[in-house]
Amino acid sequence: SEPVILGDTRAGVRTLTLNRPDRLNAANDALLLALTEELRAAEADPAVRVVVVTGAGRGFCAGQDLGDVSGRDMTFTEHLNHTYNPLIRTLRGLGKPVVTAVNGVAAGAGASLALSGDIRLWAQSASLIEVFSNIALVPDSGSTWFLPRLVGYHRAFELMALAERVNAEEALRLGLCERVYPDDTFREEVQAYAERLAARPAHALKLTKQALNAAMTGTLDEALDHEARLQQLAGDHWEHEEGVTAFKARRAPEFVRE
Ligand code: T3D
Repeated sequence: SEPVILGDTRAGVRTLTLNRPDRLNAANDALLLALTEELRAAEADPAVRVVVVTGAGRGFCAGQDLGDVSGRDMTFTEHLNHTYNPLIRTLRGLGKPVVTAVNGVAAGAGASLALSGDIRLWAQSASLIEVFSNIALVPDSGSTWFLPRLVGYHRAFELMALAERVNAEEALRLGLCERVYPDDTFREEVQAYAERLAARPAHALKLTKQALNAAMTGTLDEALDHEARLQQLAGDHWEHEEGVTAFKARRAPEFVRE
């Protein structure tokens, strides 16, 4: 049968495609574990500089596959700790930029996944629903952490309580995505964006991601200390030398080396 995650590497960009299109890529355990495994493999692969997570067909991810829950031999807590939580931790902790390319509806844990990217690119017809309350569950997979940081407590609560659909225009306005592209050129735009990101200094971006993630939960004092430590690692790296040399020579820096 078809793999639940499709993987393709082009020009330093590893694209991982959720592949259960007839279910709007609703997540079963196989999909969640395979995606986490693929992210770990992308981390380890020196040919990969940027990871894109997207969906096949008209949906991005409709969240937990509700056909897969009954008869399960795990509690909810066990299930989250086994599947969604390692996925979100791996994605956010990855030492490479992760782009979530939201091609269609992102619902429930699929919305959390859409929000978890370092960069979030949306197709014009994409949408996001904090759908959990429709089935009387609590937002999970990081939605309770991501959303209030993006829109504030009150808007987050309203989106969660009413489970209203947020369209791409509104998502851009609310800060739930960085860019919106027309549906018919979406895949090409995502690849072009990801290639731009892949040309940036990979080591510096890895440290930047570390610093930002720590700063999201820390104090200014902690951020200043962390920046001072990470700046040493960045400053000692060849990327920094290349950046400064290129600036002085009035040429573009070349941050991709074999
Ligand atoms: O550990 C745990 O298990 C807890 C974890 C929870 C995490 C969660 O994500 S809870 C939230 C689970 N997700 C949902 O409740 C979303 C359910 N789906 C919807 O509300 C709607 O499908 C959408 C708003 C996402 C999209 O609506 P629409 O009208 O564009 O599409 P549709 O016709 O509803 O769906 C198309 C097909 O996908 C349809 O199948 P069919 O009729 O063509 O055979 C539909 O049943 C199927 N589908 C959509 N979402 C799911 C699904 N099948 C299983 N699970 C789904 N989540």
